[in-house]
Amino acid sequence: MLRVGIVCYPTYGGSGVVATELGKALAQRGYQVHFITYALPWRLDAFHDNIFFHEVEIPNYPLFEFQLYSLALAGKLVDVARYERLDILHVHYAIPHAVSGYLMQRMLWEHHGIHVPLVTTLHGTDITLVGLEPSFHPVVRFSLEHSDAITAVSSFLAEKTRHQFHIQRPIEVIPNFVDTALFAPRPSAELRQQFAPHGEHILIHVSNFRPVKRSPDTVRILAEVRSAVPAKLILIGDGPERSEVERLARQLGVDEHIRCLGKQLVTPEVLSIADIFLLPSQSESFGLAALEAMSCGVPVVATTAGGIAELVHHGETGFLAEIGDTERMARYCIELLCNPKKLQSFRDRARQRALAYDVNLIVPLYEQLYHRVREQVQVPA
Ligand code: GMT
Repeated sequence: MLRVGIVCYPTYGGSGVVATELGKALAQRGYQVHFITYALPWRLDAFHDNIFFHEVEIPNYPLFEFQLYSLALAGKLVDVARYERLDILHVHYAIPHAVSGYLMQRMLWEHHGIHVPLVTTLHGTDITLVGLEPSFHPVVRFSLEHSDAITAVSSFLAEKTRHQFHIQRPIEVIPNFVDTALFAPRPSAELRQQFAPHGEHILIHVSNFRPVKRSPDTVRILAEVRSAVPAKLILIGDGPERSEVERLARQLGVDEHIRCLGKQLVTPEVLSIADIFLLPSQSESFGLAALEAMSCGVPVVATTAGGIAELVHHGETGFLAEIGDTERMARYCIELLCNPKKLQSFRDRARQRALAYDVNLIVPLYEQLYHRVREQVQVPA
């Protein structure tokens, strides 16, 4: 079985979740998986056979005003690839991981005559936001041109990459996935009672509260929804806009009706008590959090941003509106909440749609890619 190195951001966020869940699924299939990053990945929460974690330590020196993570990572990758005899390195999020991966390849080849193929998976803002910064753009383009394979989590993101970075090489779309056996509808009247003691409807939002998520819009939607029906809003996650969310809730007089749970493991039990998942993003390449909610039978009200429409079908598994159109998103919520039969059919279809993204259907696409890349790969000139 192959030995796979995985590089990702270990913090609360979709790309790290995908990378970690992929590593866990590969390990279950008998692969030896090595995570290489600066902290234990968020969802690597228990002992897993076949999984190893290598922490990247970043040396400090008074001359370094900024930490040199990309270099420390590249050096660590050389060590892990060489001594753990990696067959493939899979990096998630281009910046700076694809660059460190490229550096590793050059060093390993020139110093040791070893070639480890590099797969880069693009997740979102590495292409749509940060990667477009003039100082990063040429670096991202270069690292993509030198990866042995590139994947993107949606057709939208693949197209954006071709267009913004003039990439001529194939970019394979491998969508995000979910364990539909774990993330399944698990209704609990008791838990629902805790969050909505008077039988209110429940909206939920899970994110890292970065501006790109437009999390404050969920509060505007709640306020609008509450003018028609009683409702509560559960917010999971944390990040720069959390205090703005709380401030806005006070300003709109709905602070008693929101529950900010902070950074918590998102469980199927909590997702299952929600009636609607809100995703009012400015930009969203896929929307993994929405997929996990759908898998628990929760329909999604979101924006048309990025690749969301590839997952959420308007009028079937949820509703989509223009970015910032909180009034329309609230009207869609009210329409569902006031019509239990319609809500139930949206719930059923959301679950059905999620089944197409089951871990057992998507992970084999990565496995096939690894084997293909290893067969086709050419050693560096
Ligand atoms: O691009 C980001 O903001 C980072 C990344 C993360 O780590 O949270 O999120 C992206 O990757 C997820 C997993 O593939 C996708 O589900 C998210 O849609 C995507 N976020 C954005 O495009 C904003």
